[in-house]
Amino acid sequence: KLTTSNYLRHVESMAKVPSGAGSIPHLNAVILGESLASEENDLIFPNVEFSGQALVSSPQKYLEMYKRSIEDPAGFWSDIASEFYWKEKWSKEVYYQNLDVREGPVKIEWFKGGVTNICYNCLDRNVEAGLGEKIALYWEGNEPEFDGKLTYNNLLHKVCQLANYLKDVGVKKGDAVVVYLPMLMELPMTMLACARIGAVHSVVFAGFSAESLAQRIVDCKPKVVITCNAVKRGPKVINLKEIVDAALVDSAKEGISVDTCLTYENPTAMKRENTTWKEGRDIWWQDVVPRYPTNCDVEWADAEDPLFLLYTSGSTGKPKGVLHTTGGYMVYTATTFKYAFDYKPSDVYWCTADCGWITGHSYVSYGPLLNGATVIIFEGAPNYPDSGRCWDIVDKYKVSIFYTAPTLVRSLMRDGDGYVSKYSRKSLRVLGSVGEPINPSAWRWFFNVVGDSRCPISDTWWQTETGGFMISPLPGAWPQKPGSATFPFFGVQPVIVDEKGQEIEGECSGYLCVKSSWPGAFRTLYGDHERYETTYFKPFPGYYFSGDGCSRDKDGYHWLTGRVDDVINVSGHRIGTAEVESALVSHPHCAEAAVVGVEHEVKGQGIYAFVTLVEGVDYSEELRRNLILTVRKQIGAFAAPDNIHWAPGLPKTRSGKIMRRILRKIASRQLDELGDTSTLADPSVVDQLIALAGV
Ligand code: 6R9
Repeated sequence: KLTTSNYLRHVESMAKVPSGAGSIPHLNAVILGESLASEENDLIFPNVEFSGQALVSSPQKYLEMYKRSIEDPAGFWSDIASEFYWKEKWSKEVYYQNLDVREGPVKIEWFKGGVTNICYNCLDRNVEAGLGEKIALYWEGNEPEFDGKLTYNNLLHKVCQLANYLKDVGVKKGDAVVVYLPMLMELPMTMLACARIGAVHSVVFAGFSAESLAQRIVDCKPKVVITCNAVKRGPKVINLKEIVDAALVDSAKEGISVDTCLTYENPTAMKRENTTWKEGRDIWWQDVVPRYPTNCDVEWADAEDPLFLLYTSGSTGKPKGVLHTTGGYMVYTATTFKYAFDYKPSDVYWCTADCGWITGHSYVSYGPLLNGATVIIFEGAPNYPDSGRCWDIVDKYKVSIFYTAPTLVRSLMRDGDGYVSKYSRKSLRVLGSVGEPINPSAWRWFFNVVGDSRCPISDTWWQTETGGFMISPLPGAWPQKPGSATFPFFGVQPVIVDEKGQEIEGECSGYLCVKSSWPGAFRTLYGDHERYETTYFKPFPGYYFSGDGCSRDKDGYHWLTGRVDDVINVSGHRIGTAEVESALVSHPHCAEAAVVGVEHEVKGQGIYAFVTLVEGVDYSEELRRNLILTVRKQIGAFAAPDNIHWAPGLPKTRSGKIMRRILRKIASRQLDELGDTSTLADPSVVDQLIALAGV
């Protein structure tokens, strides 16, 4: 075991304060180094061997790089960007930004005028560099006996065939393509094929319902929808094609008809014959794509050309189409992947996220492939056939970097250490966590049991909007504190502000904002730049507002405390309370609904719904089930409420605003902390709700 003094000897160089570092307020405490030496901080020191080989081997090294990235962002990022292939170098300044709504429209540009292609940089560039025979993707099926693999050469050829097909059916630069696929190798392949021809992919997580899918199709009006007939997750077969069929009927009603639905036959889940089909519109992937040539010229893109749209939840009912562009996103995802996971060419990398979420975009597909990494795509469920599946996969492929979500860590922790210790896991080097704050006990279990107290944990804080990691440990650089995302990534200036938007320094807590832009930042909300400004840049003028609360301790470590808006984080999935409420009230028996998040042992947060029924309807078990079913149908199974609390009335102010603060207390049974209820229009509803708690 490393002691503090050992560690300090190891990072001797750290004692020297870099000149000028004092101008970075949130790092002051750490630079002084004094509290690092204290053990009651619960510091976990990096393993000396690990640090010795790490890309960033000490706080000192981090500080040097960080300082340059803040003082000279143009120089810092253009040096990194130059490692990629640009057909033409950016013509103007490296970046342009206005984040201050008071000074005009918010605008962010990086490498403008530069001409590149992210698919070319993921595939052709790596093949040319001699990685053609390296495995790009390993696929592990839901059933352990099904697997597959593709080298960089194979992947490039398959991407080209699909790109040629898409061009042939009329997809052009700037057209949207909606992708509703499970975790097959065809999913990253599809994203890359779109990027190759300049089409804008909009991947919809294949757990969303037909109605959610239709809403996204109507918003972005795709030329083509790409899906597969079915998928098995655990023991269950999910008929995806039926969901797509229903979504296409719905979107046609809204005037958006899609001419082509390319359907991959997933033979391990469902046979062709059993698939619902619309002649003329639907076409089997396997029947057409392999007939196309295996080479396809790339469509060169301006750095600021759109790359993809990804819908995410906000505090109103309508999902937001987060738009990312090409150049900055490419440079940022590649760089964050490399440093936050201390990536080495010999690594085998597995991220358990689905490509339907941002984590799958940036850290299953683009970030790792830009680095020429070997990536695992897992189709199944992490506890099928049993809770040892993850470690079975780790041993089978010799996974060295394992990146997952706290909710999975907690659920595996509950199943017991036996499932973990049964497997060797000796290939593991770095662990990662994302999606929600990781509680210290889960952190410790992950560190001690899964990583045998050897592997640093990168607890990466970031968002769909940020494109890549914002606050994260760099393995081997810093001592870690279980549950803290530690320090900002290069180029990122997190600030904590109070209600008035004043920056607070030193030890504090408040709203987490970011000062100045970074290459991976989203550029707009699709079709609604005004909402972009209102949601993210107006609350605290001059800053990007994350929607998260955060505190900073005396050593400058950051601790994320969760959302401060009406967004719930269930198993790392963002769900707007308004979306669930609008689904509930669409049920004819539901008059009103108010949804809050409550602490949940495994999922982080659970969904707790207060429901007022229409006059004359009585509550029943059947109705409860139907209400939950309505939400599953409208949003997806992952948004199903955990609790329905019958509410004869809801606590409202005299102006009719629902007081969620009180509902949160009732939901978490903190009944002696209800606070002042005298401003309610009818304080007696609170007593009624308490009386019905647990009904
Ligand atoms: C990447 C992703 C973003 C929200 C974000 C925050 C929460 C994500 C976190 C974390 C604490 C972490 N979040 N990572 N909170 N520590 N390491 O999850 O994107 O789906 O857009 O969610 O997730 O609340 O605001 P997204």
